[in-house]
Amino acid sequence: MATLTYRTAGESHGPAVIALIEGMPHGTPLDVDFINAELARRQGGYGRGGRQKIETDRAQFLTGVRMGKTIGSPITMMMLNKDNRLDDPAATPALHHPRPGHADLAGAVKWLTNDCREVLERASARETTARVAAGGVAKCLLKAFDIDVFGFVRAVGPATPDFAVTPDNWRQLLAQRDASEVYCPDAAADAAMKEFINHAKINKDTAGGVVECHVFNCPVGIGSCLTWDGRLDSRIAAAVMGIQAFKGVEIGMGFGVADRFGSQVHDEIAFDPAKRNTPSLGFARKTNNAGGLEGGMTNGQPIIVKGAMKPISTLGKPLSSIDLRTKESSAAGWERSDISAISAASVVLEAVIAFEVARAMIEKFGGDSLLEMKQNYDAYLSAARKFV
Ligand code: EPS
Repeated sequence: MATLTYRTAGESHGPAVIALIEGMPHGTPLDVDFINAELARRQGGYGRGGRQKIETDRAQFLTGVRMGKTIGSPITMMMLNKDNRLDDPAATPALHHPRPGHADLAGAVKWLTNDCREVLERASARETTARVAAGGVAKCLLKAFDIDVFGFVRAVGPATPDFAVTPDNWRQLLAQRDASEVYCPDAAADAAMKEFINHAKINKDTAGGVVECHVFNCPVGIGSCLTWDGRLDSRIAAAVMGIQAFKGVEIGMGFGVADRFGSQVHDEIAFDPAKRNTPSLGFARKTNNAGGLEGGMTNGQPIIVKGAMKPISTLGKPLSSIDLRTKESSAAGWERSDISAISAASVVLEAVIAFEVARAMIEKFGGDSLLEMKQNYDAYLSAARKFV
């Protein structure tokens, strides 16, 4: 089966971060300005540390692209690190005091060392630059099918605005998100979130939060109920949990389904003939508690995903730890870091979800070229209209 995959490589303070994508159909237009704008959005947000003042992340396409379009071969993207100092031991000193919450302790034991430096270099969220670049390529494919991906910050501290996101209002919310420093479309919540992050900063502490993503216009029936790892919800959950510092993921109503009756959870099915020619095929729901996924497949409603990010584990006022050399108790190590990276996390969330949706689209509609894939897509929807 044709599929889409990506790998990343690179250390936080090495020469570059790299993404390698295989399986993009030939002839897909890549909007490099858009991908660079996504990288810039990942660098922004409220509560970031000093690193983003140093870097200007831009994707250099080394392979797989000719004159702005994919040519079917593996795509390599390189994002240079300006803060490149990994081979200078004075500039990247050993870290012997593992930070609670970070990969430091387990990684040091795993690689049989008492220096957490090399572990933290790869575990760092700097690597999400490559995921956003790969997600940007995936979004270019989704654009060719009018599929839109919209992410934002839903909650920080006590600020938990409950605005609804719909196919009719999301573009307005996107404009409001882009006007917000935290990347939250609700102005009052944006202010409260900043206050919480400021509070963390004053206390030399850190903050996490909840990010949310909606995907609009997916055709009914991508993903699969046949295998556990073909389920689109399973893949999305794995992709979201794979983001640095994420501790929870919910699809649609998520954990809220557990203590309600079935009649309060399941989205009753209706039919809207006016929407017969859209990717939903006209199947309509008044609610979307399923978050657009039933049986691991899209059902024509927007996909809705939330992710919970823990606070950054490098604290200005370090927690208790030990010295790995002596096992004596000692304050955890400190490295330049962020107070909050929740805004960036909303961009990364979009990227990893876009990639999984693009992968499911390629697996369903396949083809070596975008042209062939589009013909398969059109043929499927017209066959579906004949049968159901
Ligand atoms: C990040 C780059 C890193 C950190 C952060 C995210 O840069 P530096 O370590 O040089 O300041 O700011 O990484 C972490 C939160 C972490 O735990 O490593 C980035 O580009 O997003």
